[in-house]
Amino acid sequence: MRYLLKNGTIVSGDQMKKADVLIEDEKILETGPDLHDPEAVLVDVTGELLFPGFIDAHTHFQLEVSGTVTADDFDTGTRAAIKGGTTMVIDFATQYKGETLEEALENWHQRADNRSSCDYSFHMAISDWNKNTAESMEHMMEEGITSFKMYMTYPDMILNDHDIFMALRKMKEIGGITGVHCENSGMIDALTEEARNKGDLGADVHPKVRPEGAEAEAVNRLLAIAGEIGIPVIVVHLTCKEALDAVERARKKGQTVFAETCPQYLLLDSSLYETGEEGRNYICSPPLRKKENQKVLWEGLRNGTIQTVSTDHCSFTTKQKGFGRDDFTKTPNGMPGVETRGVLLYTYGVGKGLLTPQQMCRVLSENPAKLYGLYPKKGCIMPGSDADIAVIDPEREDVITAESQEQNVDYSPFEGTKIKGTIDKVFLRGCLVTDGGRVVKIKQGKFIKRGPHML
Ligand code: DUC
Ligand code: ZN
Ligand code: ZN
Ligand code: ZN
Repeated sequence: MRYLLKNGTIVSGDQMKKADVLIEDEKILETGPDLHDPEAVLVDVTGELLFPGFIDAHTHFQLEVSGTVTADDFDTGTRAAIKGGTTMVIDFATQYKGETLEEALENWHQRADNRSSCDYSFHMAISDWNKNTAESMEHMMEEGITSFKMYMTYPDMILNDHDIFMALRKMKEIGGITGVHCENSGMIDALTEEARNKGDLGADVHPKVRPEGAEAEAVNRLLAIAGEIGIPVIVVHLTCKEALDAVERARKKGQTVFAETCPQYLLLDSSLYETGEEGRNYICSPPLRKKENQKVLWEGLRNGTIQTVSTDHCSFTTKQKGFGRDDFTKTPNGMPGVETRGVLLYTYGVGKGLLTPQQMCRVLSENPAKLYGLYPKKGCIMPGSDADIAVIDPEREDVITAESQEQNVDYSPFEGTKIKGTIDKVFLRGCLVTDGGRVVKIKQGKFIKRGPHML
């Protein structure tokens, strides 16, 4: 199959170029002005922006959390992804205590294989450090699982400093890269206990028991450990100035540190926890922060101190969120977002003059592709690359509603949010999967083996 996309503007990390794009089968064959091909199906993209398909390097589909399972699995979650211009997700295969990494990987393949509508890979979340884990990490690299995840909080997944140190030392040997959820669990436990003793268990207390200092402390500690070993690490879902300051301090000392943030931290703030019942729907960890942090995060994206925007998509219905009706600690943590990242960044980043389209391309496509060993197969529109393209109509307006979403959730954290710049078409390895903003072809996703990180 051949497609010729006529009269669009190709966006890359450093330029915007008016050019046609010729796709043959799964690949970009050629880009340039005034291309012709009598065999190709013509697609008029006049006035539209062609971004390399967005990569969401932080999703949780079909994950067991707090005795329930996320509302989105790989079927619904990846449909939502392609509707939103995301052509690849990197989910977290999670090793439960007592399990091997091989078992965890097999488990996640079963969840994703033959059901996914965008391409996918997994980070391997290490929750149990032992001798076998070290050897299994090498196997993961052979399987194309070249990135790992560690949690500094959550009882089921937490690793202590000893284990983090040992795992990162092994990581250095095998050349893997690690994303870390940074929050100080001791502080959180103490503050939660205190709130419980006072009977103070409304959603408004959630951000108070997980303060910015708990995140910053964990970032500092992680970076001290990683610095001692001399290994780059990724601070995932960074939310606040204090945490970014810690990252910058480590960089000043010569450390390589990458940082990821998410749309909810850029656009929503902790006052949403004060909205009574509804406040529960915003419970995620780390929590939404005070509004003044948003400026710092946008500036971080603009000046390159934050490299990627992922979603931490971890969705629950309002019924599931309601498990915490009388006790916020029983509310499963997480929010939906895989569907809306691209249009939010375009509208509130590019549209408000906070980011250029090139910077948006970097944080949604190019940087995650490089950081997670996918570039230049993905993350760019160049001859030989996978024909993953998100076509944005920069003038078209829309409003985000739960009712119109593919995500399997009955609410949207961005309900009523106005959008200017919508996802018109999406190509996944040369297959038109979204057209006119609607998903038209599902289950075309493939598992993608990844190489070493290169950012
Ligand atoms: N935070 C969430 O809110 N949900 C899933 C995992 C996480 O770290
Ligand atoms: Zn082996
Ligand atoms: Zn996390
Ligand atoms: Zn997460």
